[in-house]
Amino acid sequence: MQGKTKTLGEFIIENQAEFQYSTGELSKLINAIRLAAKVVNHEVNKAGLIDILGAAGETNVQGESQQKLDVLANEKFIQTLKNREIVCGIASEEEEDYISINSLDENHQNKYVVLIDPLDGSSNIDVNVSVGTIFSIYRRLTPSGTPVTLDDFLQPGVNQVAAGYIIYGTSTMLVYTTGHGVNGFTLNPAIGTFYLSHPNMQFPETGKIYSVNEGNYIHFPQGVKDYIKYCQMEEGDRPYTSRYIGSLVSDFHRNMIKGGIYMYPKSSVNSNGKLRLLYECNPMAFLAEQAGGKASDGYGRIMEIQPTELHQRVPFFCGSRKMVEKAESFMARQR
Ligand code: AHM
Ligand code: MG
Repeated sequence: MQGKTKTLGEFIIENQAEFQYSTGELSKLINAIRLAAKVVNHEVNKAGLIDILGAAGETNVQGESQQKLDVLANEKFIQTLKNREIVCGIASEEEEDYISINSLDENHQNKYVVLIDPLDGSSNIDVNVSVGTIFSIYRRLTPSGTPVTLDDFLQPGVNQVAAGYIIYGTSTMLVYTTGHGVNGFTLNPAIGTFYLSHPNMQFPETGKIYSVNEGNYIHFPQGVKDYIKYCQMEEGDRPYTSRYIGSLVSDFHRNMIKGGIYMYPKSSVNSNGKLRLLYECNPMAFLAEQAGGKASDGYGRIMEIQPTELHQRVPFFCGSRKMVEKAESFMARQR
């Protein structure tokens, strides 16, 4: 991957002009995320070596038990973004409320807010399965120089200026979009540099993989049950293959490369599913659409939902366009 291969740093500089309001601020912000990603990657990779595994004894705001690496990843991302004074606010899946950043420089005009899921799929950490970080960036709505408000975070996904994820997998990758396609960068751990390895990533129009926690089948709406049966039927290119890692970033990444659909529907026990609109679904939806795929709540476009709460959950169907449309057609029949 050396030689003429572009580094992420070079790519950011070369593409700065693409941003509508380019002042270099968004580039700096993505650079900060790149740095935090390397720090968290280092921690994730040494997880098996030192005794930092296991629940930290705390629960996050959703009442789920938190593991030490979640806490660590949360701290590292927030610290990096705070220290560099390049955002005016941060909201994290691991924090109950948003954080307003008051710069020491009174004239600061920082206009971006960042929403992160610092370590998604963290129940996979102690079994050495890939996890990821998800991020989403918006321009604030309130005037620069004033403290951010909740409204700055409760924006529909269509307002995102950038979104991406870091996958801590067999290799570590940073995949992101600023609304001009999706590009993937692979970390060379020996020298700590991300290289452009997957330019212009595209979801195949259709695929043969469906990813859903089928253990919840009994609780799913009839439309989802029918779609799952459709996936399993012997006809044409079906039955499809079932692949579910239980780590959204990893399931999404595989489906984007191979073609597939990821589903976390609502159920009779979780009326809005499990995934969070702001930290998980909107950024993945932005990436999916930028890669020619689609993201839906089963009935309509994820990115057009007007959020009402920071930690709001939403049913999620995401992946190859034709597969998501097919799932939507089954949902519509049972409405
Ligand atoms: P988390 O934010 O607590 O890690 O939960 C999100 C994860 C996703 O990565 C994954 O797709 C899903 O939860 C798996 O949930 P389940 O175990 O219910 O299938
Ligand atoms: Mg999560």
